Amino acid sequence: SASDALKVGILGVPFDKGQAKKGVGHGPAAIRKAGLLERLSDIEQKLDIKDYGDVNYEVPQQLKDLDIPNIKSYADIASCNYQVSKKVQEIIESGRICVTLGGDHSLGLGTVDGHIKAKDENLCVLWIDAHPDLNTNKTSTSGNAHGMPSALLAKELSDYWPYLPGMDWQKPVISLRNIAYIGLRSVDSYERLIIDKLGINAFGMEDIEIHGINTIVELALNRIDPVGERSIHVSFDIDSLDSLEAPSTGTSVRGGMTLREGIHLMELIYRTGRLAALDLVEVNPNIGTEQDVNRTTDAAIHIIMAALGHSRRGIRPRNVNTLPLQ
Ligand code: 6HN
Ligand code: MN
Ligand code: MN
Ligand code: MN
Repeated sequence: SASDALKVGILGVPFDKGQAKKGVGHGPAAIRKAGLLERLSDIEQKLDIKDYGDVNYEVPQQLKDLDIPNIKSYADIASCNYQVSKKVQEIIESGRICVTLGGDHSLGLGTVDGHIKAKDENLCVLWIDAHPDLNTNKTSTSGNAHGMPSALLAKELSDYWPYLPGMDWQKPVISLRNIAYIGLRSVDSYERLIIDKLGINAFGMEDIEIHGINTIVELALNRIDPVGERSIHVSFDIDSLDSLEAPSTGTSVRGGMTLREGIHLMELIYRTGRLAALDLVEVNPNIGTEQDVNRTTDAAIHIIMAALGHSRRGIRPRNVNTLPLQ
């Protein structure tokens, strides 16, 4: 019946200004074109899906000529994320799990902010990524905002930012104690300093190697949600997966997670029953061959299916106990 269906909202964010490679704005279209909705309608967990289409934004006049040192396209970042936050808040408040399709990872600022507002800060964040995205405009060597969203969200780092006009909506912020990273293998020197100094929950590929993904997810959840009552936000950067699994992405790093590890991670999250928001970001269909793109969008869809209750074990037909043998 419709009552046991899991309510889901799909939101596209065709945003590409948090980094320099253009195609990432076509990520939502590529994932949809690869059959996301059709394949979700096929899984055994019944879903009640509402597609909210893509986020639009305009840069307000007073932000137009604004430059913030070492944050490229700052006005776009601030303006787009404001709309993302409002949409995500609306979707979560309507009782749906918000699945946001990116777009580059700067949109994680808006999705986590919207989730915070919908749940009065009672949330925790799993940031699944090769990178911690913990740079400020003072530590970043690229000036790319997709390397900054966790630092923009973090209470502990708020004093390290200049005043950011057009970002007044972006509060309250989350404590880094409530964030865990999984999949790290490309960490800049100041990001490493912050992680060590603040004792951030950061699980790299080495930790997955030693303990296995199952244990790492349990450890991470125990740290950020010890009582098991928080709303869970998963911000999944497709570059957490190995370059062979997800070649069509802008800052690919070899030696990453297998798709099997990614799927198992998401199956564990689904089983908590507390997933409220999933970002699937950094799919760039302009990178690689057609086969690379198909492999990458297929990986993204498998991750989303696992998060929403698809089981690899298969299910038996309902109310049937005999095989159709003649
Ligand atoms: N991402 N740490 C590098 C930078 O430019 O700050 C790379 C960031 C990658 C961001 O993949 O979402
Ligand atoms: Mn990222
Ligand atoms: Mn990344
Ligand atoms: Mn497949």
